[in-house]
Amino acid sequence: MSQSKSAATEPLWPALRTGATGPFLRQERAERTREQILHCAARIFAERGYERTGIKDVADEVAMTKGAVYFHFPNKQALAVAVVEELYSRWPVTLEAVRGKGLSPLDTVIEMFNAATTAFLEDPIMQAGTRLQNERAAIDVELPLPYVDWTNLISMLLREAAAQGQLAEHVDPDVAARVAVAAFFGAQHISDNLYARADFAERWREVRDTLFPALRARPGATATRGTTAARGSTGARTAAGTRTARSVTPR
Ligand code: LUB
Repeated sequence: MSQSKSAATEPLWPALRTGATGPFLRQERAERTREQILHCAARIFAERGYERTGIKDVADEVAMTKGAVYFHFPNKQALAVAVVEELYSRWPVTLEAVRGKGLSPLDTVIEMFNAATTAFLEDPIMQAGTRLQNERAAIDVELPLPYVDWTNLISMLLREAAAQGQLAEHVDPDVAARVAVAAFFGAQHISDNLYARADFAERWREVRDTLFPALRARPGATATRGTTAARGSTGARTAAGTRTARSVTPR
């Protein structure tokens, strides 16, 4: 009787007993190693580009043998794909964190671009992923399509903004998303090529301050809770107008 009980529980024990060499911890360690390789590879890809990066360089950087690197990534192509996929896997996580701040949809868009700005300046995965995508035509493997996820994400947020009356009436959310991503990414590209991104934070603020006031519903035109209401003479003049002038075009 007790024998059948022990037989039933038997499969559980090996996993619990094996301790530091057990399959779970071993897998965890393998994942950590993979991550280390990926981050070292990202640093080198970002610095030298795809062509001038070798598996040997990555192995040296991560202080492992080439064989250890090959165990996780069969070739350089796989490493490049993994860096770019790692980059794209982060945006939903970032969006969730930004959503947690409880901002309006339009301010959520701005905060997402703020996060991307920080990543361009500080995150090797972002820097490498961007460089690899810029070189994608010369890379002998298919990378995920660039810009598409971002544009869709911004479109979604701008449609939310429109639904809440935050966008000026003439603004098409999908068009605005394409323009915003192009302006943001273009500013980053120019800043990278001219100044190694030293001026990018400031270039992004220029894009932000030029583009977003043009997208926002005019203060008083509808019930917004943005920050522009208290700003500028246009708002003051509108506020000085008649009641009807301020409330004619709710959407
Ligand atoms: C995003 C990069 C770097 C765009 O979506 C992409 O393809 C991206 C690389 O191509 O960041 C961020 C607006």
